[in-house]
Amino acid sequence: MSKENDHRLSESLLEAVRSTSQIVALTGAGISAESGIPTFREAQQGLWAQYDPQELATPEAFQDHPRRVLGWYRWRRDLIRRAQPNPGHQALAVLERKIQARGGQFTLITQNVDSLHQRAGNQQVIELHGNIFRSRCADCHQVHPAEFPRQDQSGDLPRCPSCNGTIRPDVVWFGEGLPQSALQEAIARTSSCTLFLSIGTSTVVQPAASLPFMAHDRGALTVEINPHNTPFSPTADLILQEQAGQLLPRLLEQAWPET
Ligand code: BV8
Ligand code: ZN
Repeated sequence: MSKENDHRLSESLLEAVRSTSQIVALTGAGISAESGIPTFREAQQGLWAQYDPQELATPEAFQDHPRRVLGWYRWRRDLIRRAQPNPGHQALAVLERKIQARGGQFTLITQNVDSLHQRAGNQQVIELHGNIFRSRCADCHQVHPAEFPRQDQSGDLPRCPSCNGTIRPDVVWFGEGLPQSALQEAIARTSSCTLFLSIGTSTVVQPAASLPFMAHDRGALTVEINPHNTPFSPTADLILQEQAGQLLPRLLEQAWPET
């Protein structure tokens, strides 16, 4: 594992980006930090500063305090709507186009629920933890747009029009299983890739946190892009301790200087 902070990135990395046919990028909250969206580890802002997100993002919190949890998601949706994809998101969209243009496969696996990768233009996005802009019925699992139906003035909780069940955000809470198809596809792509970029994740939340290790065990070149150390840092072949919004555009410039 070698640490690189100087401006010229290693030839082995640039060559891998230019020539590898199966590339996977795993992203966490850190890639959205430069869009102004607080990561799970940063203190929450304002009203929400008093709560630990890991205690709000649980079925128990929704059971005990549904209006508080729905209010938190509404606050986060409004914050995300006002945010823009940053150069890190945009670089991953360019990378997908370049890899696909030469017949390769680029898979973006994200733990984020903010849709910023899709807004930046990525087509192949696997959302391991759902999406904050969707709601679903906790009983019949019918999916609805996030704000549907708005909490009526009486403050009654939104009910499912099909079965009158409870409407909740279509995200994965702590203690809940991940969407099986998304997880299986993420594992399949991770197992067969030859370059794995782990970007902006503390590599703590399971089972997503096991993917970088799986890539490494299968012999992929593994690169961690994070200003701070994580449990994966000692294992990664290359650790680039910089912000994703700085590093990823530079990676593209150096890999394809002519463009
Ligand atoms: C499950 C959606 C079982 C909701 C989220 C083993 C041991 C201990 C506990 C467990 C275990 N296995 C499972 C668990 C329980 C738990 C877990 O892993 N807990 C952790 C805390 C130990 N896992 C679960 O509960 C999972 N479910 O395993 O269920 C099961 C199985 C079958 C059937 C039933 C049950 C579900 C986990 C999903 C939870 N939902 N989000 C929402 O968003 O509201 S997780 C949420 O937190 C995020 O999605 C994200 O994944 C996670 C935070 O992690 P990161 O994305 O990494 O963000 P974080 O803030 O932590 O770090 C940011 C990083 O970015 C930092 O490293 C920072 O340095 C870096 N950074 C900052 N700025 C930048 C940057 N990097 C680059 N550039 C920058 N500019
Ligand atoms: Zn229903």
